[in-house]
Amino acid sequence: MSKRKAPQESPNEGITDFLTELANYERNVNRAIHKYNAYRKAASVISKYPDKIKNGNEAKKLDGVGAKIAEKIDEFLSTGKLRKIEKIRSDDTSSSINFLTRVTGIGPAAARKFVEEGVKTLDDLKKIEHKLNHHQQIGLKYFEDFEKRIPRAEMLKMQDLILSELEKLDPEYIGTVCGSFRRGAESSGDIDILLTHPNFTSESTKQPKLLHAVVDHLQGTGFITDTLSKGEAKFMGVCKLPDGDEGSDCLHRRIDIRLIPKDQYYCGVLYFTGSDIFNKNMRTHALEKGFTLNEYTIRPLGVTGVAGEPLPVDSEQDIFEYIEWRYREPKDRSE
Ligand code: DCT
Ligand code: MG
Repeated sequence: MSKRKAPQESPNEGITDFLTELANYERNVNRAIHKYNAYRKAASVISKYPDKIKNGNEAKKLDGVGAKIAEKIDEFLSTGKLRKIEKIRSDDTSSSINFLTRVTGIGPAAARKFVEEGVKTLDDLKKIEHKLNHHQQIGLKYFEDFEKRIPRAEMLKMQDLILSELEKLDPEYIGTVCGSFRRGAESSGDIDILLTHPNFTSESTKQPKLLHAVVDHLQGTGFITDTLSKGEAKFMGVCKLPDGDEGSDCLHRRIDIRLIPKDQYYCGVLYFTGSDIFNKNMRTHALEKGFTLNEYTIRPLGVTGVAGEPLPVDSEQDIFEYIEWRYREPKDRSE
């Protein structure tokens, strides 16, 4: 999962930009995840709005825009700025915490701790490198690379490479590059790959080798360069395409690989394709129809609200059908 979201173009970019900045502030500095979600939801619905918003009242008609956000929109539209943002930006502690959370491996809590100890910049981090955990050290090492989004052309090359190596290793592997790439995004923050194998179901015993064989193989080819964490079901690490013939250097990229039992694969593909906002909306709709949906399964809810056994799923379409929702192609899943 990547920390930086792609900028969205819309006639209301000024508004969506300040809402995103407020969202990140609430998550990173205040650790107020509900406020973070509220600002992101508002930014998302406003980014889809085709007209240039003239005032807060107009925005308030949209689902997810409340009175407080409407007020901020009025302030922004009439003064061209927002006092709250000015204050956050000028506050040294807030801006340092916000900055440090851009290093992968440094979450809001660790960022605050560092700042309280006087560690506020990349140079400060380099001085205490021995005190960072392995994940944070890698985050620091590739900070500049990880800040850059991955162009779709490079994502396509990486997809080709990964899928052809899987095929060489064992043609029965099934792999899907999910995340924003699967939704058709022009650029992605990271690579999210799901992996399954017909021999591996939630009934069968754990098969750590199925994931490790892939990771070891991709390390052997030089594609995977670093490991952040490597469990039985989830690998988090760093990869890089070989440098181009024209001397073009490829950057190091964040890659996550997850091994999922075959019977849970399509709930996983659906979840990790996202977007996160689409997932929330789909789960809400599922609940209204009496189902509970997560990254593993879809289960019917009994009258008492207790979830039953997982329903059989052989495609993403099956999940949409259970909850009587029109099927949405990945490219139509931004919200
Ligand atoms: N996801 C989710 N809820 C979250 C985080 C992630 O449902 N809080 C799901 C949806 C997207 C998927 O996981 C991958 O996460 P990211 O990589 O963070 O999102 P992305 O859409 O791939 O965006 P990016 O291009 O920035 O990687
Ligand atoms: Mg992603």
